[in-house]
Amino acid sequence: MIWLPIVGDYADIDAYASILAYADLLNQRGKTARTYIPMAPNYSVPEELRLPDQENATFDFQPDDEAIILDVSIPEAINRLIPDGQILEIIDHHPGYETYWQERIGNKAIIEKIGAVATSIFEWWGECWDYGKISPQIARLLLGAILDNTLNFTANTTTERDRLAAKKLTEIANTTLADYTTWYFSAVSNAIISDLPQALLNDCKPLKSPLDSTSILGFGQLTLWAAKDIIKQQEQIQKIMNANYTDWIVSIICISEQKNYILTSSSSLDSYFTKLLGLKKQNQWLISNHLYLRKEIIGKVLVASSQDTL
Ligand SMILES: [Mn+2]
Repeated sequence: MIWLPIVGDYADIDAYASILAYADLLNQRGKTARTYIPMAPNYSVPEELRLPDQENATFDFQPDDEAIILDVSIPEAINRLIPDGQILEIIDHHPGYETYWQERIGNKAIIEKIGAVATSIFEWWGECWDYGKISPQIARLLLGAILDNTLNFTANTTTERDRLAAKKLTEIANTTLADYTTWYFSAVSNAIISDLPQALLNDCKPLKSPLDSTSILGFGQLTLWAAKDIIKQQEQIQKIMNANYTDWIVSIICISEQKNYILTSSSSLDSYFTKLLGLKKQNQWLISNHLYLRKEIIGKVLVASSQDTL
C-alpha cells in the first residue's frame, strides 16, 4: 500500500490537490494508494472544490507500506509519521532541506524551484499515464493550487511549467483561466472573511525566531485578491495571534496591489523584517514594495542567519 499523507497541522490547496491527484493516478494505474487527510483543508480549498469521498482520515501504516510526501520536506514533521526507510518519494518546492534529503534518499527527493507542486503532479500524469484520464474535479483542484501558490502567476517562484500546466488544466476543467481565476479568488476571500480566526490559525507555520534561537515564531499567511477589508481588522488579527503565540508574524498577500501587509508581535521583530524586506510603515502595517511568499521570506531569514548579516 502506498500512503499519501498530509504532514503537519493543516492542509492547504497545493498539498490537498496534489495528494488527491497523485492517489487517483496511482489507483488508476492499479497501485493501491490511500490518502491520509485527518483535518478539513484550510480556506484555500473552497467547499465547492472538496472531494470528501477521496479524503481518508485514518492512518494505518504497516511496516511494508510506503509513503509519498508532497509539498513539505521538513524532516521532523515527516518523521513524526514516516521513517526514512519507508519514504518512496518526496516532491516539494520549499527551500532548506534539499541537501539533507539528497544525502538520505538520493533521487527519490525531488525538491525543485517551481510555482506549485500541483504542476509537477500534473506533468507526471502526462509522462506516465494520460492527461485525458484526469477528471474535471481533479483538474479544478490542481488549477486552484497553481493559482494560489503562484499568486496568479505573479510570484517570483512562477515558472513557464506552471503557466503551461494551468493552460492545459483549464481545458480539462472545461473553463477559461479568466473565469476560474475570478471565481477561485472570490471564493477564498469569502472563506477568510467569514472565519478569520480559523483562516489564520489553519495557515500558520513554525519558524525558529531569527532574534532568539530558543523561541519559535508563528508565521501566519493569508492570500487575498484585495486586502482592503482585512487590513481594517488589524486589532482582531493581533488578538487571535497573541492568544496562540508569544512571538509571531502575519503576512497578508494582496495580489491586486502586488504587496504584503505585515504585522508582528514586537517592535524588535518589526525592525528585523523591515530591514530584511525593505518594508515601509503605513498606519499599523509594514508594507513591502513587491510580493513575497512565506517560503521566500523564510528563505531570506535562513540566508541572513547563516551569513549573520542582520
Ligand atoms: Mn506548495
